[in-house]
Amino acid sequence: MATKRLKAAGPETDTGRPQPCEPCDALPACLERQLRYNLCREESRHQDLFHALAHGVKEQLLDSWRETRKRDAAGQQRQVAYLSLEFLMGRTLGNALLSLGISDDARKALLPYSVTLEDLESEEHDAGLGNGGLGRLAACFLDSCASMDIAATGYGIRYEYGMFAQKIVDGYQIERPDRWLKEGNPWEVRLHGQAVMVPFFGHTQSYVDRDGRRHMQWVGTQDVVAVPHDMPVPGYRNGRINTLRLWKAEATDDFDLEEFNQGDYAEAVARKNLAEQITMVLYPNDASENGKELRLRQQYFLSSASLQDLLRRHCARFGDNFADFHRHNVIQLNDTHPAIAVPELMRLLLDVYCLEWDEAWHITSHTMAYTNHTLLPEALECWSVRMLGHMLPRVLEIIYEINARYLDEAAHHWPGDGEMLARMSIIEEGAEPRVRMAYLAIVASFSVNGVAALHTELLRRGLFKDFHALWPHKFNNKTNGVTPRRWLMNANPRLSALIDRRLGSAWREDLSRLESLNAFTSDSDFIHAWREVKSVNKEALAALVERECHVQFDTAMMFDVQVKRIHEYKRQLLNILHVIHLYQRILSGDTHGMVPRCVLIGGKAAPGYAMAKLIIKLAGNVAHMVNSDPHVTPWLRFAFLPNYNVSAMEVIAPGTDLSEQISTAGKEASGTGNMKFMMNGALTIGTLDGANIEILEAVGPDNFFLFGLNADEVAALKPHYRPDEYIRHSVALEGVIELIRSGHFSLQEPGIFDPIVSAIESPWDQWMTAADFESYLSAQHQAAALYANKDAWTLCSIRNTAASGRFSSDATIARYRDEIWTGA
Ligand code: B1H
Repeated sequence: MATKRLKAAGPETDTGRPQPCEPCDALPACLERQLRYNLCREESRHQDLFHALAHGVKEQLLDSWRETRKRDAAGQQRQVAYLSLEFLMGRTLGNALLSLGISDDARKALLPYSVTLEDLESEEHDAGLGNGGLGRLAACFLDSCASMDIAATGYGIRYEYGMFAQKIVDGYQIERPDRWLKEGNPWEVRLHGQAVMVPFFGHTQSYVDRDGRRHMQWVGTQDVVAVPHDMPVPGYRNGRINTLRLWKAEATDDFDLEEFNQGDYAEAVARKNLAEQITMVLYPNDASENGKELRLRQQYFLSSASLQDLLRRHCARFGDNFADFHRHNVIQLNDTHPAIAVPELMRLLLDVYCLEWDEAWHITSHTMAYTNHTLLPEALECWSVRMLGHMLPRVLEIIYEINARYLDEAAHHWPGDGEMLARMSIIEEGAEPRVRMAYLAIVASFSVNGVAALHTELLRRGLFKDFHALWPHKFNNKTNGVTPRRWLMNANPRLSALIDRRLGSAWREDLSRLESLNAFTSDSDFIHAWREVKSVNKEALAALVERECHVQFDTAMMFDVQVKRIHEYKRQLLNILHVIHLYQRILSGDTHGMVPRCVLIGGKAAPGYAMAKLIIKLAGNVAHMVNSDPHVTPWLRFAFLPNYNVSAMEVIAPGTDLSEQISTAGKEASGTGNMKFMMNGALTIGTLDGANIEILEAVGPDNFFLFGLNADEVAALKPHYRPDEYIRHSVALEGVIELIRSGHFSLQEPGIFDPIVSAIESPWDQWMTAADFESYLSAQHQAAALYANKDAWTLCSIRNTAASGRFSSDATIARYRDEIWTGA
């Protein structure tokens, strides 16, 4: 069957510039062929139709994908390898159709099947290969790189089970496995021919080559096969298709011969499962304690496989001349999770390609760039020397050598200051010596960046101040961003269409053009249309809440939303305390200055994080009391949304009025949910933390509800913190705490919330909930007052979207490109 494919764009065209895609008239035929010959079905479930459509769309992009690869393999651009243990991609279909510009064609192709495109889109299982912001940032960056014609490859792990599915049973979080691959993944292409071997265990020995040079060898290893599974990353209407290469661990075919010969065939085969465990499951800990051996194996597996891939490509083009490797390649480390790539690149250059140390180090330290995503001490990775020595003996030797040479350099800077050198050593001495992965990453990288202005400043002044003194030139800020394709165009087609009507479509290529929306803030038709769009989006969100929580949200009420991982520093608790306060006021008949509001909280707790899980339980119990009291519900409704994920956010952000960004100042490195809400016209209530500060700066104080201590004040208060005094001085907070303590929300399980009350009252409460409570209340009061004036609120909403251009990940990636990736 002859099918017409999307013609690849690219250098073959006269101008050499990517051309828009041709209209796609092949989809109907593709769809039919997929159903008939690939899925072997004529009567189809929605799931089958989704697979047929996805395969059809993939087919449409294969030619462009191949040409992108060919072009990059021969091109002059420095290639970016983005190494990350997480890629929180969500669904692909809508994004691919948007980028290829064939959504309407897909709709037409579906007409004979009497399903809508939306029906099929909702059949796709989220690729939830990440915990939260860090993994989603990686996904936004891939989208921006492709859309900005940057040759970038994402390297990650093809987890069999992604982020767990959250169920709520009796108010408690239950984790369920996320079998996202159970119906197959239509987007991936398995490339067994490009598999590589990753060594583990064994021991090292030295040998002398024919020229009398001494080398190290890592022998007796147990090898695991890494098989690439590629996912396409289409650029926005530019013909570029980048690659997300996900590695799957498989056993080698060489059996344990002894066992095999003894006739234990089945056992020998079964033991192969050990290798395959490496890529079985994503660790769901998000910025809290890890340290498990399997996690280190994942990190090394990803790092080694990806580097072997890069080196092989390099050799295919330049032979074994590595002198310019760093001019052709840059490796961006997404936090320290893949930082083991530093000694691994050294190992491959030294032991496999036989370079001298100085040359290998020159290449490595001009190739690596490190992004830090957190200041929280519990998230700073350290690996036990003992574990490393056992699992990766050769890699540990190289770490020691890197450390010795770097400490020599540091000793020149601080002669005789042994204490300083111990503090800065990559090896943390002690009963159980450990490797500080952040230090290893800094020492080996030519660039170290934080993810928001405040965060980077705190890295320079605090966590990494010694390194900043030694190498100030390495440090730079790259404030995060989010992709407007997914978070505005795809998630909010109504608002996008309204913007098109006023501005034309140029904003789609350059989000800073949204600023022109400010010209329409006195146009009452526009204001009305804007409010209308928000209202329809709120209906969609209300439908989600009704379906998932069985709570009715009324679109006439303010939608006040906090969705993100559950963590004490993010202070969902502060939000719940405010809900309880409103509840008390309503019950006492005091609704002065209130507006009716629907409060939504959603997010997952790490499975071992007891306090976070208890906060979920409190939210559920408070919601139950609020929603079952008919005196309360005209003013207040409250729901906890189970299983918050990327696809849920695509409904939530467009339907939100007020975005809760209320972390303790100095703790949230950046935040990116804050940007998605802003882009969709929500107003923020927030602290001076992470990127909130830049959001406030962009939109101005009249369009943002600011409250709370700043980072310096938090730090200064810490040694003297007396929550009892804040409680004593706040009638509201005292009342809320008393109501929780009284058992009002825990009648069935008396005392369960005692740990929460104790945490708020503790002078060691790092999150300082009590200190910010009154200030939060008055900011909420201002939000209510503004919401009561519909036009004034809508103006602020427009101004938020208008100012959101600088939080496009395109702007962020332009700075990575110009300030980190270009050069060397
Ligand atoms: C962020 C993490 C993180 N920072 C450890 N650190 C993990 C740390 O599984 N682990 O071991 C997983 C994730 N995630 C987030 O990164 C920050 O908290 C956000 O503030 C920031 O916006 C995001 C992207 O930079």
